[in-house]
Amino acid sequence: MPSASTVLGSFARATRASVRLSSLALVSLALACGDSTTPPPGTRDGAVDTTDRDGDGLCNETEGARMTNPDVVDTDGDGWSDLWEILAATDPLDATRPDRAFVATLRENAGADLVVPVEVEVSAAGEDYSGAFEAEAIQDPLGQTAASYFLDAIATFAAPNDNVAFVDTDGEAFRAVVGRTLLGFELRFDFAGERADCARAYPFRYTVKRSDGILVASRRILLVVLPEGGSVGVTPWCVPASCR
Ligand SMILES: [Ca+2]
Ligand SMILES: [Ca+2]
Repeated sequence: MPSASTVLGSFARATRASVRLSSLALVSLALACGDSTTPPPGTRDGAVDTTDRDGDGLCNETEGARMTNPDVVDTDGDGWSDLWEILAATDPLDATRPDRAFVATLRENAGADLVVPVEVEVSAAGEDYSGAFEAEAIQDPLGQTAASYFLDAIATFAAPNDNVAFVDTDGEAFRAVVGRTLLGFELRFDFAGERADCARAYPFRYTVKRSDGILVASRRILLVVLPEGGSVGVTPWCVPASCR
């Protein structure tokens, strides 16, 4: 584990780019991400049509099935390619999806790091609460998930602080919580792999459970990985070797 000063330094660097999550926003995310099915590739006479006119990685027939434009990489013009909206289970026909409040960006700079704060409000009666990171499996052309970039998560603060008997920082847990309390966590990511020089997005969840096993919160966030100096809408998205 890094020293406290390292963690604080990481947090300070990440504050500008980090996302702050609320229960209300979680509801909108759940609505946004309701469609989590990956469409079957188009087939004709039993064979996959591997024609991909716009080169976005989605075969023409798949684009037809999903009602995306087979001649436009980004049908809704929101900067996210049709392929990656489908891989990340957002809506390629709705420019407000994915909700930018639930997107965190990591860059391919050597040693680059990112801290994503997650806050959860609970009404407690002496229970413990603990968080857990979970990467979602997607059909990534690079064979990666959010776990490829995840370092660790910690418990950071409780407000009011007196409502918690003990903050188990490294254990991502709060012990003996009473009353209405805001629990703070931080998730740390870094880039230490090979550069891909294209944009990609990896969904993950951070869940918080009560000591009796009750799920208190499940936050779904998209980790976008961009080349150094890249930006969504400008940097080309990664494409698979053959369309899907
Ligand atoms: Ca296509
Ligand atoms: Ca789009």
